[in-house]
Amino acid sequence: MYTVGRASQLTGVPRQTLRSWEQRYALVAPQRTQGNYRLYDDEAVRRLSVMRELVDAGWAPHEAARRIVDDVAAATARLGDDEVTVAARIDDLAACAEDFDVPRLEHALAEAFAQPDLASVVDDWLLPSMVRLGAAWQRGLVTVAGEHFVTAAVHRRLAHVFQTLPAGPRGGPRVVAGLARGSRHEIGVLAFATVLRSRGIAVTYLGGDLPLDAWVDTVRLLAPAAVVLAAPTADDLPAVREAVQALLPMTPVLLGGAHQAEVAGPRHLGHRAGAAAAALADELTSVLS
Ligand code: B12
Repeated sequence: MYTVGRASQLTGVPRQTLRSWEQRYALVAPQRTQGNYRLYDDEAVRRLSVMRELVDAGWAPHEAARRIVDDVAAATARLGDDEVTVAARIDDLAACAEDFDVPRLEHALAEAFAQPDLASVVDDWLLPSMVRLGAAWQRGLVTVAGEHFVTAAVHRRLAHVFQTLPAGPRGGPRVVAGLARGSRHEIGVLAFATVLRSRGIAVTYLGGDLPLDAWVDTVRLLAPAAVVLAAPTADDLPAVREAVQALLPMTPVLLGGAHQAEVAGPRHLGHRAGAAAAALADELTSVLS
């Protein structure tokens, strides 16, 4: 059972609106605690998520509610069940951060990473969920500790997946990935490195905050087919530009992250890290065949 705050997180619908959908349209009938607080079950969350999706898609609220009350399965089918489930799940990590819910967090991560297509797990769930976590923190719904709690678990899980994948063929093309000095937002570039490794490419992952001379020495030593960096925030830009300038004469440099467009010189990878890694793997493999 979920409190009104949790139901709001899960569905992306403000608490006030949840209450008004209940009172105006009898969309859900939450149980009450002894203290008279609302409690929503999974079916209620599903109905509210479908309602949100229909309203977002331009339906009048009374019409959307009537459809759902008549036949929630038919209303869901109009949207495509997947769309609704994914929309609800993107709020899951932020919801776990709100009350340090360890079992739910572990379950969400295990379930997501059990999906067969790692690239779409990263692009359609993991990274949007991190952005949502940041928004929840900015709105004061999640504390710094809550954000760290979830980010650390995400980092552990990604690192575990990376570590348990085969390291890639000897003598094949190698990609070196990591972040420039001072830059610590690792999740995007680590997710990229993990998808790339899952596609059979040898990846040397250097982590965050690597000084320039360490980048230069490593690239000289490993002579990789490409270096992948990211520019996650505006503050990272001077160090990223410096690294790009030093490395470009030595090897192709590819750049991801929210601020990539502000760096001239490297190839920009776009904002779907999983898809970009899969495309790079195809490119590097086709060079060989
Ligand atoms: C978790 C987090 C942290 C963690 C990071 C831990 C870790 N191991 O990664 C910690 C606590 C360390 C942290 C610290 C800070 N953070 Co912070 N953090 C976040 C948070 C909540 C999530 C980051 C994340 O993983 N996002 C998911 C990513 C990857 O999303 P994205 O960057 O938008 O990238 C998109 C694409 O570009 C693509 N992508 C990303 N990387 C890559 C890489 C490749 C190769 C490709 C192809 C694509 C790709 O994926 C995303 C999906 O579309 C964000 C909120 C947010 N909106 O992202 C804030 C956020 C990034 N942080 C912010 C800030 C300000 C900070 C600090 C300065 C706070 C402080 N005062 O100390 C420090 C700076 C640390 C540093 N020196 O780098 C701001 C940045 C604002 C800006 N200037 O742009 C944000 C946006 C929060 C906010 N709304 O204010 N942070």
